[in-house]
Amino acid sequence: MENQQKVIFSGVQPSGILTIGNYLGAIRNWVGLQDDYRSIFCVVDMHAITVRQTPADLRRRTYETLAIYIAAGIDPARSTLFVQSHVPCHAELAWVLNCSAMFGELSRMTQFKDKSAKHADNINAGLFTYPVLMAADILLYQADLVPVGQDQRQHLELCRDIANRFNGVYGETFRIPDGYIPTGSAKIASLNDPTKKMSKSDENVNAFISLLDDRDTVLRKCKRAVTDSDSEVRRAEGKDGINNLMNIYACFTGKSDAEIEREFEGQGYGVFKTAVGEAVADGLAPIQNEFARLMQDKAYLESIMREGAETAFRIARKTLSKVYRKVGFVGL
Ligand code: ATP
Ligand code: LTN
Repeated sequence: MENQQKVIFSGVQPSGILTIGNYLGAIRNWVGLQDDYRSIFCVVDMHAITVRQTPADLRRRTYETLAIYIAAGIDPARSTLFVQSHVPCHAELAWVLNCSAMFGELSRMTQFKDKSAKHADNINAGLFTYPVLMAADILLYQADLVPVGQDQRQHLELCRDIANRFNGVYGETFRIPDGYIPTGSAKIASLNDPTKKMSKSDENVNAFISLLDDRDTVLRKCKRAVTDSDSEVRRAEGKDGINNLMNIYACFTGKSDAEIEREFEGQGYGVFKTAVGEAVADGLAPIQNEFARLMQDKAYLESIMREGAETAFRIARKTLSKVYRKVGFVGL
């Protein structure tokens, strides 16, 4: 049974409170896929330390990220939820794959270039090999599909290249995964600079809407979102700010561009921004209520982590043993 059902794998770093970018680009799609796939979702704490984290914050955010997964609709009874550092196979496979990943290809990763520029005082080797650990995450579970936002497309491509290379040298070992990148919500932009992606670790809190922002904060952030000097609510080239708000509004209301343009015809940006804020706040309210309830129950969250780690370990161990055998390690 387990072998026949197609597998999806994905993860989010506990590097901050998740934003509506993470939600619309990734988690919301996981919820829709969990009925049709064997679903495995990870809180990737080992990826998070490629950028300096305060230990107490990282620990708290690991619980919070797991609680957000569940509050957003991931059902622990149907999906496996676990924390990356609880399953040692990830680090172990990453080492082996490091020996099949090339310096040149890792140097071309745009996330590495962006994060190196942002954290020029801490360009560590983990930041450089980040995509190799990500490839290990995916390949350990023989995932068929990886639902992520647009910014992860390049990393997924690299994962496929590494897997193909390994299979070519050592014989068929890994399934080659496909990406599942949504349209419309794959790249939610920063509210402050709509040419950049919204990111939970942005130092300007007005650039993102966190899933835990209260209604007033959401309304205020939407109101001050950067837009152009035109006043017509219409999707068009060069209107990045409005296009982004239209994407967000469409995601939360299910309305099409034509419906949105008609709804706000002749009304200006102010009215539209308020409507966007209200739609977002309404959409987040149930997630926030459930989140608050879950965070009261650490023991429950820990039981999910523990159970998830056991299930994940069982699957991961199988792939890792196969890899060790293929590369020529002595098995005892
Ligand atoms: P950080 O700011 O710490 O780098 P992040 O907000 O970019 O984090 P990740 O943990 O790197 O988030 O990403 C988790 C998932 O959310 C990935 O699938 C990623 O593609 C998706 N994602 C992140 N930001 C956006 C966005 N602005 N729009 C759509 N999807 C996004
Ligand atoms: N690199 C991803 C997070 C991530 C991931 C994964 C996503 C780590 N491992 C495996 C999908 C599959 C990011 O969003 N920054």
